Order: sequence, then C-alpha cells, then structure tokens
Amino acid sequence: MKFDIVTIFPRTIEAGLAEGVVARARERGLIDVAVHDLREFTADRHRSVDDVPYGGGPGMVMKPEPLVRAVERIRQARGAPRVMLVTSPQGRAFTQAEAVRLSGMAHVAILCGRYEGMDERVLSLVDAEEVSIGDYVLSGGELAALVIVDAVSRLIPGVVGDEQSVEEDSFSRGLLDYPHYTRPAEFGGLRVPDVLLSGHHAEVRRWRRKAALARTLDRRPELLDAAVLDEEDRALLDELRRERSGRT
Ligand code: JD8
Repeated sequence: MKFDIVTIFPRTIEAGLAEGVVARARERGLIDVAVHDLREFTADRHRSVDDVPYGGGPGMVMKPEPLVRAVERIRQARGAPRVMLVTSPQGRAFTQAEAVRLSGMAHVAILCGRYEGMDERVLSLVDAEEVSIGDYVLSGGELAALVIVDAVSRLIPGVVGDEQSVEEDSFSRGLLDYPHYTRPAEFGGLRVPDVLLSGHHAEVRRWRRKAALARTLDRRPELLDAAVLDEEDRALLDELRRERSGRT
C-alpha cells in the first residue's frame, strides 16, 4: 500500500515513522510512505505557504497553490491516489471502520493542515475528504496523519506479526480489552487473579470476556450498543448489571 503525506513538517512525519511496527513494515516493503515538504511546491522567494484570511480575523490560512501543486506532483510521480484526505477538526470521525475501508485502498494521500486550516477551495479542487481523529484541539494535522497511517498499516496482512492479535484488538471486537498480567504472580502486594494461573482455558476465556464487558460497561457503555455479543456475553452482561445495581 502507498501513502503520500504533504506537510510543512516532514521531519515530524519521518520521526513518527522511524520506529515500531510501521517502520518495520516500511523496511520490508509492505508499505511505501512518501513524505513531501510543502515548501518545495512554493514559487516565491520566501517559500510562503500561508497568507492572511479574506474577511479578516486572527491567524493565517494555508495558500491553495502549493497544496494543489503538491497533489499534481504526487499524481505524476506516484500515480493517482484512490483517496485524498485532509486532516481537520471539521472532518468526519476517523474510526476503526474508516481504517478498515482505507486498508483496502492501494494508495492514500494525506494533506496535513496547519495555521487556521486550508483555503476551502483546495478540498474540492483535489477531491479531498476531511477527517478528524478526535474531539480535542491539535496544533496541526501531522499527528493525525501519523495516527491514520499507523491504524491503517496494522490492518495490512503481514504488517503485524500475529494476525490473531489484530483480530482481537479491542475496536475490532467492539469491546475494550481485558486486563493483562505477566510475572511475577505477586507484585507490590497485588496478586494476579488466580484463574489466570489455573490453566483452565475455558475459565480464562470466560474471565477475560467478563472483564472486557465490565470495563466497557463502566467506561464506554455506548460501545455496547454496536458490539457483537453472543448468548454468553448477554448473560455475563446481565450478571454485571445486576452486580452493579447493588444486589449480589
Ligand atoms: C488539522 C490546523 C490547528 C485548527 C485553530 C488550533 C485532526 N482531531 C483533531 N484535532 N485537531 C486537528 C487538526 C488541527 C489543525 C489542523 C487538524 C490544521 N490545526 C487549528 C483550527 C483552529 N487551530 C485534528 N485531524
């Protein structure tokens, strides 16, 4: 899969791709990420990428010309991306479902915003979709682009060593993850739950499923509406709801 990222901070993007699962996928040729410095597509002596907003007001706006030229270069040199994304607080939510959709695309480009955002015309001119990684304010789109590349890359076969762990990732299953423990069996006065030391695989599975449901009920109850729950899950959830409502 090919990714192209356009940014005024190419070193931020390269730093974010330099280690871990994504770095290894890149080395192994499973993903091809090209990072483009927006300033290389400027035409003036000062390499300006921003200008004052029409209508006045605070801050600066990203000029359209360098962004459109960068996209034209990507299309010539790397082929036309199937999806063009602009990271923006105004975008629709980037979710695991969106990551799955993008992982089926051969080529995705991401334009990173800065300042107050981009001249609105860029979006229609390059046929871009605006996406947001969450309801908090970032200083620019670079970290959002890294989040998207990370989430999408892990879904490409071979990128994560253990395919089973990708399938079991909490948002793939629709529930939060269960608690994890490793040795020693007692640490800081806290013991690992006995069932995990018991070797009873069916009991372990049931305990983990219940713990995942309990956490989801406590912290993200809205996830339960969309989660795929079997008969046993519903029984465990009823048990938990009864426990929490004060009886037993
Ligand atoms: C792109 C500029 C900063 C936005 C003034 C501070 C995504 N989930 C997300 N939160 N924030 C962003 C994001 C923020 C950005 C840009 C993405 C470009 N800023 C600006 C307008 C108001 N600030 C994001 N994805």
